[in-house]
Amino acid sequence: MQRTFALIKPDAVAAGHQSAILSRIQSEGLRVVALKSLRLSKAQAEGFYHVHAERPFFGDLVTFMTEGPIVAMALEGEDAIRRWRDLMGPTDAAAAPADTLRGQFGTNIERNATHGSDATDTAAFELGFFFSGLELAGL
Ligand code: 3AN
Repeated sequence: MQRTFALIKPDAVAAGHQSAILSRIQSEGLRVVALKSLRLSKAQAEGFYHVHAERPFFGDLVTFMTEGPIVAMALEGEDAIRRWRDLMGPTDAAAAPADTLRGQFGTNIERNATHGSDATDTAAFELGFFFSGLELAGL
């Protein structure tokens, strides 16, 4: 069993795609261990994306991620990190296959509907960034 961190980004929340995305998660057999809706402050978004601080798109990314509410989730399942990334599709939503979440609900490389951890160490950081130990204790 593995856990990963998943986000529904402001573009997909504003467009009302939360329930469609949750439905895909459940039909793929990933378990939602924890879930919360919130709006990030600028400092929180900068902290979450600190690994991208030197990238040219960092400012725009932070502006996008703070423009409205997001849905944060802890997902659990066998090989959950890879399975959630496969379900999301590639970063650039414009080039993502139509049967992926980014292909279906995203717009471009920035406004790409969802986020998922890319490895076990980033999953641990990102889960801990959004959820307390109590919230992750398991249902
Ligand atoms: P992924 O989310 O697929 O792991 P990362 O971690 O490389 O992709 O990028 C984090 C986020 O930064 C992306 N989800 C996207 O919103 C944004 N991003 C990545 N590359 C670019 C880019 N070249 N231009 C604009 N935004 C980008």
